Amino acid sequence: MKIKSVQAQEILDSRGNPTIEAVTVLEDGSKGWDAIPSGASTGKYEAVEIRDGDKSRYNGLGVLKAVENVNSKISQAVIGLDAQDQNKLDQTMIELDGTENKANLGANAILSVSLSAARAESASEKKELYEYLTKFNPDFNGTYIMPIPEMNVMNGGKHANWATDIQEYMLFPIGAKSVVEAIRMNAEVYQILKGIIKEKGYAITVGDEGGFAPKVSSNEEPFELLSEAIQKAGYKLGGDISFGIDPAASEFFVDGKYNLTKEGKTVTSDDLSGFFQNLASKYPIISMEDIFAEDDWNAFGKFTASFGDKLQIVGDDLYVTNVKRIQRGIDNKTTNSVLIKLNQIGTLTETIDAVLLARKNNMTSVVSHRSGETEDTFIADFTVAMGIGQMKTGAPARSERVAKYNRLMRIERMLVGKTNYGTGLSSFRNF
Ligand code: 2PG
Ligand code: MG
Repeated sequence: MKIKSVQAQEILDSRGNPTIEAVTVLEDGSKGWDAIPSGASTGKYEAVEIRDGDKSRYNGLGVLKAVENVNSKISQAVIGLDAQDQNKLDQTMIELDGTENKANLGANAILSVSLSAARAESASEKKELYEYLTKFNPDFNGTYIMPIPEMNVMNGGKHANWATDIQEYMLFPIGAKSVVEAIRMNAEVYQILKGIIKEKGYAITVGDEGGFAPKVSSNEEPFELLSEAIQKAGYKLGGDISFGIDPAASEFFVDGKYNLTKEGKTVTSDDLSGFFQNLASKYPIISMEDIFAEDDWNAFGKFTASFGDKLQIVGDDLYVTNVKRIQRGIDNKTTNSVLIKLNQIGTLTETIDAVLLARKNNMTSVVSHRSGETEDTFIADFTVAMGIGQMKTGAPARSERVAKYNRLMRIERMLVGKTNYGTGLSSFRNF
């Protein structure tokens, strides 16, 4: 169905900063909405998010320029295009922008149109979004793969004023039979964890993604707290629930070295690698994301060569959902997994290309939220439609996170008898 109008405006994200939302209307009256999230530990190779820089509004973070780009230049270029032809729509915007990194119109502006148009088309075709998006998944065979909800229940790094150097401590409920059960398991552990943190005399304040951020004594202590919580909740540590981490190491990479504030030392890539090996030998860690900085390709490659058969090693800031960087990772066997964030690259089409490139090369993918989020649940539908099998969107608390987990539960309940859970990590574990 042809696009009739596109309109954007400025709203707030979960950190209270402005962000952009857009509504696309098609000629049959069908409407689609989308709101764009925003990172804090952003990769330096991400597509450009345009901010106004006008200090008199929102301390310079306003997005009125991006809004204006949608309402004028982008809307002029896309009105009349068929929303069913996502590739043409996205290519039109990429060409109109004319830069490598969408610095001209803004990845935030472009993505808001890309995703709202997909939603409008799904409405026009009277399909659920996850159902409509399966047309982009060449491997879809009628069974929907429900993702492992990888919940970040303890926050550090840039999301929690450096409670720990490690930014994210995640629960991987691999022993569940369904996403509904997996979410319940994680939510139960989260509540018990809260009690344990309280008992220890720590504050139960949370970081940007809803995970607790107590002033622990080391980067290792959260694993102790989490192990206790998992067992107290009646689950088998490792068997039912494993761990994943995202240290977001670019954030503590200074002058060629890694600055581990919590450990009181500055270390080389090799030392840091030893530090993670030690953690993996003590705790059931199954996945490690951004354990080195975004340009430290060699350190990633060495680590993957040694541990890539047992551990999922995920590149986030390393790849920024960009097929050129992912291809380099494939050529050099840098990691065995890719983090997928729509706003790192700026269109639905390019995000799908990243997922399919990873898959073709036997790499797993993990779809991710950003630390600054909205109530938008697009990533839940996208993950299910593409059969990606893994999704991280923070703790089972704070509505901008919970909205996405709730959407996954609703999708699974709509699809009785047509889903499969837990295969997202099957290359690292026998299910
Ligand atoms: C990450 C993300 C999301 P941010 O590093 O994986 O958890 O953080 O959105 O701040 O980049
Ligand atoms: Mg990350």
